[in-house]
Amino acid sequence: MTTEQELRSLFNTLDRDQDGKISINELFLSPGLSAVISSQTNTTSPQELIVQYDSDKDGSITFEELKQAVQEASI
Ligand SMILES: [Ca+2]
Ligand SMILES: [Ca+2]
Repeated sequence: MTTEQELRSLFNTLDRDQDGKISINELFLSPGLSAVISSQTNTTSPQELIVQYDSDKDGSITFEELKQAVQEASI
């Protein structure tokens, strides 16, 4: 389990255009970090992460959605 601070810095690194959301393209641009996210959320691919945890269906993952995903995966 990562701390919120670690998750935040991971999120900021993945969010290349700094719009506050991680798009599927941004996940593909950083395969190493994307793999960390996958292991933290028990998903196997960026697609699966988006399908399972994009709760407002805008096609990208906000920090809140990511945090939720990590919390659910750690239960
Ligand atoms: Ca972004
Ligand atoms: Ca979303």
